[in-house]
Amino acid sequence: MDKVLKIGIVGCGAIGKDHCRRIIDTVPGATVVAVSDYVPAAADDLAAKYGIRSFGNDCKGMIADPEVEAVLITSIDPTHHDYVMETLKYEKWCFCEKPLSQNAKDCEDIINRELEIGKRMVQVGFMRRYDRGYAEMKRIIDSGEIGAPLLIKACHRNVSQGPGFKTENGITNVAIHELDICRWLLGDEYEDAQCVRVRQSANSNKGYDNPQVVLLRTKKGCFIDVEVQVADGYGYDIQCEVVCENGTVKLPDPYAVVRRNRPAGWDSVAPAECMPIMTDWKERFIEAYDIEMIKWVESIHAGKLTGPSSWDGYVACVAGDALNASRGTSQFFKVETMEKPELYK
Ligand code: ISE
Repeated sequence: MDKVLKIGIVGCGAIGKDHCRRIIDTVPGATVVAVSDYVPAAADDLAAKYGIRSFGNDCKGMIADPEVEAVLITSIDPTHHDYVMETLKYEKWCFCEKPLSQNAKDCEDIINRELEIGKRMVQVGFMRRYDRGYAEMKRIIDSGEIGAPLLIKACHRNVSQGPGFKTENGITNVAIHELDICRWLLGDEYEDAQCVRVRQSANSNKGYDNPQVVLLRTKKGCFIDVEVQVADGYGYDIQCEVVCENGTVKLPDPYAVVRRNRPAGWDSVAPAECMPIMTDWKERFIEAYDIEMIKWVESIHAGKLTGPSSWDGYVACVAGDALNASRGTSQFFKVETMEKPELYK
């Protein structure tokens, strides 16, 4: 790969910094040439670390800069739509962290703009599709060896949330991963969705619901149940089991060493073993993030994006809208998408 793709990053928070390091240190055929952030000092610090250009808080100026060939959007969720649209104004390649937008309506703008350009320009950061555990689950399901999928039981637990977090963000920022990965695993689309408020955890006295239970039914009749805890106080714990007709597949834990020995004084009662649990989501899916970024750059060099599309970002937001609308109604809300354009088939 001779050519080096020149990337500009909008958003120098946790994942922005992480992707910057990843691209500079580990992704072949790409480098970061510029960074920007609504907090200018955050951009300046990251730029100084790697000796690259800082555009301070002039994110749009950075997107427009002729040196920048591709834009990575890792700013806060409510800004994604505008920065994607700005990137598409210059018909530059775009990688947008999840969620693509805050609602389906905004995703439609992005889809319409891509249709106008006539080419896929945007990839959405649904990195779980690159995780070896999920990929192997999908391979087994698709092989048909254990029959048709019937149910998914999943859980998404975060340690805590920063200030300003709202109940709806439990869907738009957190469960959005399951909204993508479940339809991908099943090769199926959602029929309807309901968000259920259950007994609240003592960790939830911050003004948002915790836990919430997300229920989804698919067109083929599968039932999905996702426990969403945005503040569990103990770890970043992601679980997923797909129940098929003749067996099940379950997401492996990232690493789980079980110690076996006979401690002094041990009699007939086994000492409680502890499962190592991570707390940082960037670490839990580090390999998936690496593969995702490598493949994004490879696909740009090949001239054709292959990863999660604006359509995928849109479908997740349509389901998210239905879930947020259903809260408190005890009813399933239809997940109704527009017709899928040829570009995304
Ligand atoms: C966080 O905001 C993310 O962006 C991660 O992708 C997600 O897995 C995590 O649960 C969120 O809190």
